[in-house]
Amino acid sequence: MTKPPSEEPEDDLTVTRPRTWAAGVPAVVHALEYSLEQTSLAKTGVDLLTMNQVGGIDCPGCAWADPTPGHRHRNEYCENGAKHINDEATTRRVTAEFFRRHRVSELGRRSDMWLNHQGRLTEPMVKRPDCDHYEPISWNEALGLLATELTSLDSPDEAVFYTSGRVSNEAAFVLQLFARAFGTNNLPDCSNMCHESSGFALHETLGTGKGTVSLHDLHHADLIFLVGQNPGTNHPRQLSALEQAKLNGARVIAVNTLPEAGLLRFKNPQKARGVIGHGVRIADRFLHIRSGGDLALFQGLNRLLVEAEDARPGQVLDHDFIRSHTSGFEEFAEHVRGIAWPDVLTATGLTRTEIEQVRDDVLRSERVIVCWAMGITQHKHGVATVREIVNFLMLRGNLGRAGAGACPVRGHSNVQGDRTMGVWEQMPDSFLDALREEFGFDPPRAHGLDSVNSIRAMREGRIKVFLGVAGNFVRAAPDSAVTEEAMRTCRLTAHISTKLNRSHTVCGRTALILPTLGRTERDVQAGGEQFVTVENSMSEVHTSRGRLKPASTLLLSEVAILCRLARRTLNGRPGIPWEQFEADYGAVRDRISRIVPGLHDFNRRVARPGGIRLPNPVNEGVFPTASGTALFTCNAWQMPQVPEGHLLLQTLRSHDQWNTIPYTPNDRYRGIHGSRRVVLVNPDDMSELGLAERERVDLVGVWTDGTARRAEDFEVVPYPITRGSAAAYYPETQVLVPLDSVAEISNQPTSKAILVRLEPAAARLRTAPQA
Ligand SMILES: Nc1nc2c(c(=O)[nH]1)N[C@H]1C(S)=C(S)[C@@H](COP(=O)(O)OP(=O)(O)OC[C@H]3O[C@@H](n4cnc5c(=O)[nH]c(N)nc54)[C@H](O)[C@@H]3O)O[C@H]1N2
Ligand SMILES: Nc1nc2c(c(=O)[nH]1)N[C@H]1C(S)=C(S)[C@@H](COP(=O)(O)OP(=O)(O)OC[C@H]3O[C@@H](n4cnc5c(=O)[nH]c(N)nc54)[C@H](O)[C@@H]3O)O[C@H]1N2
Ligand code: SF4
Ligand SMILES: [Mo]
Repeated sequence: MTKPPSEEPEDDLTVTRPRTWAAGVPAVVHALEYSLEQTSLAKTGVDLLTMNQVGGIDCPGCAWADPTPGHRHRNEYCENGAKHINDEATTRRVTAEFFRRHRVSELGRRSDMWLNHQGRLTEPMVKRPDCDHYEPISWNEALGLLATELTSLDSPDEAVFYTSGRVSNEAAFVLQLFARAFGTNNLPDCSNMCHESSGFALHETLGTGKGTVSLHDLHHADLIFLVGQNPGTNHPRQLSALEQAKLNGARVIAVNTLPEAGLLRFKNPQKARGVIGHGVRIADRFLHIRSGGDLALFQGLNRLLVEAEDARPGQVLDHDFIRSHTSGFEEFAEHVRGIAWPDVLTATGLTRTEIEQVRDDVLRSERVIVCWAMGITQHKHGVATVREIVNFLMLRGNLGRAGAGACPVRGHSNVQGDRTMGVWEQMPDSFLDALREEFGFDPPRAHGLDSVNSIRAMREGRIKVFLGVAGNFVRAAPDSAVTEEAMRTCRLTAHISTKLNRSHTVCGRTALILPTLGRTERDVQAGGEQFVTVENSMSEVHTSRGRLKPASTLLLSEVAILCRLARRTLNGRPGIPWEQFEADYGAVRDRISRIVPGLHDFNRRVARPGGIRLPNPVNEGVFPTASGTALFTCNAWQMPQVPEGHLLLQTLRSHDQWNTIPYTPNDRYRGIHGSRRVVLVNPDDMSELGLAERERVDLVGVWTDGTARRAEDFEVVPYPITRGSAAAYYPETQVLVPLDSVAEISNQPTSKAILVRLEPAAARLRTAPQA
């Protein structure tokens, strides 16, 4: 067993020049370093060789797709995938003895990194009312306790069931089935905080919430936009796909507030030229956009395309596509003809020439793909921006054909699959009807609570029981102080988790830790050894089979825990064979195949190498909207209002973290080492605001409710971020995101544009009351 650190490391910041290229040899070395800290070389090797291979373990990192079988590399993973897998396969353990030594209140003061570094959870634990320790509890008693709390609620809607995209399809299906059989649609998930804006916009305009492209499309596009995403860190193998596209002649346009290393140049660590050469240049054009300016950019671009058509009728737009598949074009064209250039230039911070150059690239390209992620969705107008991207693609018929389309790049490895399995508080009636037909109960029809509304409901005392399956709700959700207070109002909080995190320390009156198997581990049930399935960002569903010995003999799988809980809670109600589901996940997949369109004959088809690609109606020329056509939309935007002395703060990921869990305090590509309490500011803004390099400041949130939200003691680092913006890491800055600051329509927290001012930390220290 490797020993976890007992003390928190001191922050010790060093800053080097940001990198202009991603991956290469340092990526390999770095992955190995972190892995060896967690586990042994032999174990590291075993895990990695089966990762993303047919019949092996699906990488528990991001949702990027694997090449088709036969085209996979021997090492089909990236530096960060290696870190994620070793973080789970760590040989460190959190035991009952650990909880005897550490009070819950003490654990509550520990950092996210320290909690994670203690290792894998090993046995069920309970924190009883008015007690400050977790103590061991049997599975039987733990699940009995949870079932009793659930059955004694006045209404099933007093319970909330949160999931993250780390869980498998089988666990997700069983979870939503249990919640609905119990009587509620309260199924908030991480997607509410991630690509919810994409889902709403795509559903409304195209009739499907998913992306339309495959890896093959990316390889064969002429022009690829990377908007508001940082692939070098967050989707590293996307760079291999982009490298391939570039070798086939594609151009790439990156749009970002930061010149991220992976957008500039890529040295493929799996190829000789990546190890010794200069690598491949990724972005041919880099648009250094102002925060939130993307809606204005695409609208400006759409105006230029409409005007080009006005000048050369019949030669610019795809009239066949527009006529036969869309509605609303005339109104839309009128709308974009009317937008004002000065507004576009102010909102984007770009010049008109830059946008005209992009238009020229577009006019030269037959096949265009737009990829986007959190830099788009986590804004107030995230839904409108995605709609405008759809307008842009439709103008030249860049939808539903090879080499073209919409590519929302998903985060968690199975976040898309969760939704396919029905984890959504607003599933359509067609899905609920299918559940009724199959299982003979009437699922509730009223929409349930999403993540933000769950917190609001808790705050109002309307939620008594919170069950989290994977994820770290307390840190993923906005407005830490508000969220933590809300969680503490619950009678019972319970978490099915692999590792310790802050959600275990911010408890209801009673709290349960239900430790579970990770994806790397062998899962043996009464019906034999099991595998699970996941769906990637390109709608491919495939198997994942764990290889390692479980971290403890007391772990149960997610499916087993949920089936046992359902049996206890629903008290023998007939119709759902929970015992059979637990014994054999194939029985779960049989039911899924009768409920989810596209997954018919699931067990047989998923066993084939490469699995199943779910059909996307758009690629068959079908747009299942109310009108049966794809919709052009008119999207209004507001100019950003940033009062003098303020900046728009984006909260983002470092290279060495997985969402709410920092692995190390380093962010290699951005040249930040030894501390995460940094705020990146443009040097010109620094001089205007009178800030010195490495000055210690507090980030103070400004919001209409008048509450002072403060994240204390950050060091200012000059960085080539666009003027008017600042960047700092999540989740440390979570405290600054107001619960009510959400995207219109999607209700997604606006984690990328928070109005802040930077106050010298010294001022707070001077005025603080003396102890
Ligand atoms: N290593 C690692 N990989 C991950 C994750 C992780 O935590 N660590 N998380 C996973 C998950 S769940 C997700 S959702 C994805 C997230 O993947 P990303 O969306 O790449 O994640 P972020 O770090 O939030 O970075 C957002 C990017 O958008 C840019 N940006 C911010 N505001 C704007 C804007 O207004 N306009 C434009 N054009 N750009 C902007 C930022 O500079 C940054 O490059 O990554 C997944 N992969
Ligand atoms: N300010 C701000 N907030 C954000 C974001 C942002 O950019 N800025 N991003 C948002 C986004 S995109 C997302 S996706 C969310 C992420 O939010 P979550 O998905 O809720 O958070 P994670 O950090 O991925 O969860 C980590 C925990 O998952 C558990 N876990 C890991 N693997 C497994 C497993 O196999 N099974 C089980 N049962 N548990 C497991 C471990 O206990 C670990 O501590 O955060 C959102 N919040
Ligand atoms: S790109 Fe994503 S899925 Fe692929 S190995 Fe890296 S982290 Fe894992
Ligand atoms: Mo995400």
